Amino acid sequence: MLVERARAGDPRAVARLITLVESGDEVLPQVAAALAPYSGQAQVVGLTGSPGVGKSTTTNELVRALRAQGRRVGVLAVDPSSPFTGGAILGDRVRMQDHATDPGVYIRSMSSRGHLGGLSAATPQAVRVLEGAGCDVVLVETVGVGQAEVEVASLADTTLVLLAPGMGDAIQAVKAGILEIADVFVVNKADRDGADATVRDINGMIALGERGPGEWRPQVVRSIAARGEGIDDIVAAIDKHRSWLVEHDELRRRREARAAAEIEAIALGALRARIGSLRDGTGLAALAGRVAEGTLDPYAAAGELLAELGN
Ligand SMILES: Nc1nc2c(ncn2[C@@H]2O[C@H](COP(=O)(O)OP(=O)(O)OP(=O)(O)O)[C@@H](O)[C@H]2O)c(=O)[nH]1
Ligand SMILES: [Mg+2]
Repeated sequence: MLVERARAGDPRAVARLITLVESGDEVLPQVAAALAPYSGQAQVVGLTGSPGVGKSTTTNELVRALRAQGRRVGVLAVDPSSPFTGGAILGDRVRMQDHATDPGVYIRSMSSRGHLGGLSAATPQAVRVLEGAGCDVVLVETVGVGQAEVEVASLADTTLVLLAPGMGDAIQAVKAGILEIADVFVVNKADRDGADATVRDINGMIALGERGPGEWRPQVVRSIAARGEGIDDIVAAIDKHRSWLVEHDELRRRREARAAAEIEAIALGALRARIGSLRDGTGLAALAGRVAEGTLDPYAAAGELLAELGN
């Protein structure tokens, strides 16, 4: 029923569904089954980058541009670092308030509290909710602070990596393995000194990357999100990448890889929960006793444990 209401455009139903996803509610399998037919209908765009680089400001402007094209937009502001709703997310609310009353826009912050597989498991489900609600485009903002954001970004069809001049970001990007996930680099805050140098650094890094013929070469775009400048160029780069994805059958490949990761995360979560419940029983304790006294090796014990799980 919730899914039907979300399909009919009820924002409270959408909010409720995302809350279920976020908290890892036990009705999730039913929700997922109801959403499955609408899977793959939205274009998913990830935005990542260091704290304060301008992700939310850019997202807000992208929403404006996409709405002007008549597209329905969902926004997920994901904070992988904090289990609680923190200050940054409140900041997002403020910066994205321009669209608060637009029925064609859903904006939602997410944190990882509760979910078994963490945000990397919860975020794709939240994207499915927004797809089910009829969004043509889903923008996913994550703070670029480590592995988690690389995982979250990998759920996007197109990933934008935002940088700002003078933050040493170009070097950082390589360190964090972000270069590999970037389809489009956005040098934001181009009103600041050093934008040219940052663009040069990025282009230098891109030139070093090995690419076969027909492979995507990351685009570099400048913007001043705070003034709404360069946003059309970002939209153009996203659309160009989209066309490339479709032409090279890469969209299907990426989505299958994503689905595989999703299945794995859910299965591992379930497995972990079952092993956890074994902990309370006698099976694991008996195995542990034998390993500790040297009558069984830990590999054989793990084998027995897995065999027990299979029953
Ligand atoms: N000078 C300048 N400031 C900008 C620009 N874009 C955003 N800002 C400012 O940079 C600050 C941070 O912007 P946000 O959009 O919140 O950055 P964010 O990357 O979402 O930040 P977190 O979510 O906290 O990681 C705000 O004060 C913005 O007004 C820009 O193009 N030029
Ligand atoms: Mg933000």
